[in-house]
Amino acid sequence: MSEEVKEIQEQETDLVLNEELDTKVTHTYDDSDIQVLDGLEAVRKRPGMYIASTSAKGLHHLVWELVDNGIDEAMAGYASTVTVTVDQNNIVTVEDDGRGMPTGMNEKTGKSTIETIYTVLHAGGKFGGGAYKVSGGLHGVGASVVNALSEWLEVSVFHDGSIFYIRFENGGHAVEPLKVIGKCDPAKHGSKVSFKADPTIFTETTVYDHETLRDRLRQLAFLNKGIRLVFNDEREEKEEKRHHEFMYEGGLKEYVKFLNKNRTAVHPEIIYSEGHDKGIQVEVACQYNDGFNPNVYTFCNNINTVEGGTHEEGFRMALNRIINKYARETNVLKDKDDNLTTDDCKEGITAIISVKHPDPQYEGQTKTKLGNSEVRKIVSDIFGTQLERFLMENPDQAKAIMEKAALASQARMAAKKARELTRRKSSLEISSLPGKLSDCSSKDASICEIYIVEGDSAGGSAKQGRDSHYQAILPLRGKILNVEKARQHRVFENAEIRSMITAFGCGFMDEIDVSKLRYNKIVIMTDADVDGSHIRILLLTFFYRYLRPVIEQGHIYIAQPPLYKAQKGNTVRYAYTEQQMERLREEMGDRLSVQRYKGLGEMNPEQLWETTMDPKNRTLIRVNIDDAEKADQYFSIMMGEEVEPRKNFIIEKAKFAELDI
Ligand code: 28F
Repeated sequence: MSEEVKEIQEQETDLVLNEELDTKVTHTYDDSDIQVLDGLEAVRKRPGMYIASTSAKGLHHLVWELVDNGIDEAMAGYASTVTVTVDQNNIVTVEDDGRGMPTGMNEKTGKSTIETIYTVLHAGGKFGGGAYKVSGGLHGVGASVVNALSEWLEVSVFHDGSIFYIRFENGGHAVEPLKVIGKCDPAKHGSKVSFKADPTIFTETTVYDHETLRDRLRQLAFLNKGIRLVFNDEREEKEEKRHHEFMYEGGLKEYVKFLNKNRTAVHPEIIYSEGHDKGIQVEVACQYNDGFNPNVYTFCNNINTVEGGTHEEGFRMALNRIINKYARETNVLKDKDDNLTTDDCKEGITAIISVKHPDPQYEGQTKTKLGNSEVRKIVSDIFGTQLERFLMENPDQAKAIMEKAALASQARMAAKKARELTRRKSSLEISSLPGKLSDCSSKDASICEIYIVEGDSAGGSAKQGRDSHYQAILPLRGKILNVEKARQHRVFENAEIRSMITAFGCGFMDEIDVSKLRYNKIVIMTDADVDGSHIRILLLTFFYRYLRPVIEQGHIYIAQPPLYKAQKGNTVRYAYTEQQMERLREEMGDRLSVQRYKGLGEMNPEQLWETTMDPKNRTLIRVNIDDAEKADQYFSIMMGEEVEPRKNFIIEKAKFAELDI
């Protein structure tokens, strides 16, 4: 959960290098040295224009930029391995066994090509569609940006038995020109870059996250079959964590297997297709599991296109077309039956769609939606042909898939009835607001908050303690339904879920309209114990599956009730973590009376207001899903049938004490 839940303060925006900057690059390219350095200075002055942020996310982008360059060299067929090493001081080294960057001079700049690549924004034919670079859209900002944002950076190239070397310092100045510093085995070849992120720029942290690096390197290995990605984390004490190697000959086939490992597959083999057309490479893999939610991840040039786009549309078109065709041919659908919908065909599917495009166009709010229209048909043709072939050649597996889609269709029709009921109710406006809801008096959604509270007694305290002008309280009785294990119509029959949907007022699923949300903040307030965190996860699962845009747009929060109350004489203070309690003990000395809160119900209304609901004192954690794959894994593990992976997951995550899982 730690990846999904971030402090409110940490709001990050992904920024794509815009056209304007690209134009500027062309000008500076052959201009004088001073202007070249101006470019790097501009990066240092406004780093947010070139990388996502200067928080942890931006820090990691430095690594991805260099890794992308190594992967490009491997994809071009010259390198087999890209290695990332993080040392004790968080100095990162990225190395590949490719041809080695060109060691000659650049005519226009009068400097070596390497110095040019590392000091001129977007220099090098690799960028801007010139040569073979297909990766890097979101963070494809060029090696010079990494240099600009490093305290120092060193490049070594191994080529023809010589080691070429150059070092940059002070905002990207070469200390000396490129030179040969020694000999190496003539058989050795490749590029190696080490850098130290500049702490005056990355003021929040210059410490890399092991899991973030490991997971992305693994993902890159799935997305680029046959390339070996090695991760050495010299900061780790445990031997098994210090070294990771990822290489998947099966590519996306192995990615789907990996994602479905905690799920029960409906058919044994993974449906796989690949091909290319008009210079666009397409790879698709999918497999159905016995769950009800689809998990479809799409990529363009190794970037997760979170908002989908034309490659996903092509996939959906083919899935719908071929499954309906096969269902008709095998009489699963009779003449009188309607076609299966795309949602029917997608129920329980895990699918990865990856395209490599020489000139990708990104659209959407976060520029993570692929827009190139030719991609639609190309993906649809390549995947469609091979899906049809799979069904023909594997009649038993095809039968299992047809049954799954047919069941989904029946359930959809039942769900439609239940939803219409829910919807009719919610359209009756105020009179139909759930009886348990203590609404606020303001109708200005931008200031309104709704607290979803576990249990009637805590609900009572919250109701008395709140500021009823803008705070509404909705108490929940007992556990809410696990939507991960229930089909849609069961979900909409559930009383607690209906109450929430009616209270929120914004609809749900495909008919959601976040602008109709009646509250700007939806705050989950549960006990700080195991049951409380279970209820929280159930609620988040429901929001994730049925109200995802509400999460994406940042309306979901988790309240932080205190764990302890410490009192000495007239002084009362609260601690929200064990560490805070330790500190309080030190500050307040002995003869302290300490109360450990077991539940919200133990607090009187004033205390609950003061500690957890009053904007002046409270801490709210904004729920932020920035990685759908992780969230899916998380929910499927926490909510799924299999006990063993859940146990392991809890152990693995137990160190995040604040999560209290
Ligand atoms: C540490 C990360 O950056 N590897 C790289 C190459 C190889 C070439 C290259 C890179 C050519 C035209 C600029 C070699 N020989 N790993 C890396 N490996 N860049 S970066 O060329 C640079 C461009 O302008 C390379 C022949 N062609 C290309």
